[in-house]
Amino acid sequence: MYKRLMSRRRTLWLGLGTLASIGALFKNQVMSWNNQTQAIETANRDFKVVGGASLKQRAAAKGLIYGVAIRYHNLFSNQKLAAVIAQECGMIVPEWELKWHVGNKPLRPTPDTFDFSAADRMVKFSRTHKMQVRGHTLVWHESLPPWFGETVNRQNAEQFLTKHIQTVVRHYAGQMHSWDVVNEAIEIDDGKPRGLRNTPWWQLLGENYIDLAFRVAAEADPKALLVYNDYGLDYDTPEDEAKRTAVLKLLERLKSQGTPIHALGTQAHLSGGDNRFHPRKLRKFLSDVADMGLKILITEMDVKDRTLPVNIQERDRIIAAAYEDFLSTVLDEPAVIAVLTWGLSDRYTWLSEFRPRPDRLPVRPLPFDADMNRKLAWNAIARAFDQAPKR
Ligand code: 9MR
Repeated sequence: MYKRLMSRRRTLWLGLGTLASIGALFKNQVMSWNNQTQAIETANRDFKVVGGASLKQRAAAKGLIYGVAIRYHNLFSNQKLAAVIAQECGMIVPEWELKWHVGNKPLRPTPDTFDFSAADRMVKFSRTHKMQVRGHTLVWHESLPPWFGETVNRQNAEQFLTKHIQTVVRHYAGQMHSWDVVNEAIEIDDGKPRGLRNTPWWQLLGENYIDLAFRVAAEADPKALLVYNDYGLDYDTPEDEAKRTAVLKLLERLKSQGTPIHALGTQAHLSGGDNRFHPRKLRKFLSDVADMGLKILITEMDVKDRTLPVNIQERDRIIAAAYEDFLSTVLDEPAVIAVLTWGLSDRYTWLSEFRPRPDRLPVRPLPFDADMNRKLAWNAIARAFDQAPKR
């Protein structure tokens, strides 16, 4: 009996195994078919760029700002990187240093202290090179300190949030172009009212934490542009569509209750070769945001290459195509004032750790390669700036 059961089980497992491998085979075939079509479609695409101007200059010529996210350690340990940033960028955003707690030199080492030393040095670097700085980010469900859970509770949460925002925003008052005040507050799958994400802040303070954060930030630095920042707003998929709708409603609620919010940041973490890009729908979403009197920033652009061909020329063309298609669509909207990529060089990108290629080849999501040479993605961004209407 036992033997028969085991052998039935084995058959079942074998059956499931076969189904899984047929599924994987099918998926791989679809992927390689997609890749082939993408490679053919982009093979004859012209990514030519006129003149030798930097991205900073091309953006500025249209009243735009181009910038990158960067980590303290990389900026100050790689002179070539720092030089290219100074040459190509009109803005930087510290990738770690203004979050509550990332890395070994966190902004909030203890409940009572703030360590601005890393971010201060980055702000100084930006001033030396006549660049602007964005602050990222005051309220997020990630990168909270290890002491957070045992220290912050319903009784003191409002005080903690208020003090954090007041202290940090005042420290840089008059020096920040903009602040991502609240980051990634929508997650439909969490099943909460109005699509809000089930974050520690939501649990501690309810949905008013969003309004509170913007009000405190506005008081602490009346000059900075205050931004709501989110991802997953890019494609023609049911998930992205639902998220766009929820974000629009959130922005409408905030505007109608007089919350001092000035802009939407759309992160734009794209996937190369994704055929679900729908320019008209994206364009309409941006118009809807602009109609509320809000500005728009493309805050964290990069292009994932997980499923793209091994061949670097083919891969880079597909990535460049994603950059140009997306940027030429969004820059058509005059409310878009800035484009930031989430890093400058493929040497330093969150994707190599968070979304590595299954074959472990180095990922290539950014405009410069690991040796700081311009890639086709650079051409794509330059072309999009050159073609953009003037602000
Ligand atoms: O790129 C960032 C990575 O190095 C950090 O470990 C991570 C956690 O702080 O955050 C990454 O940046 C995220 C950004 O702050 C918000 N949008 C998504 C970005 C990629 O995860």
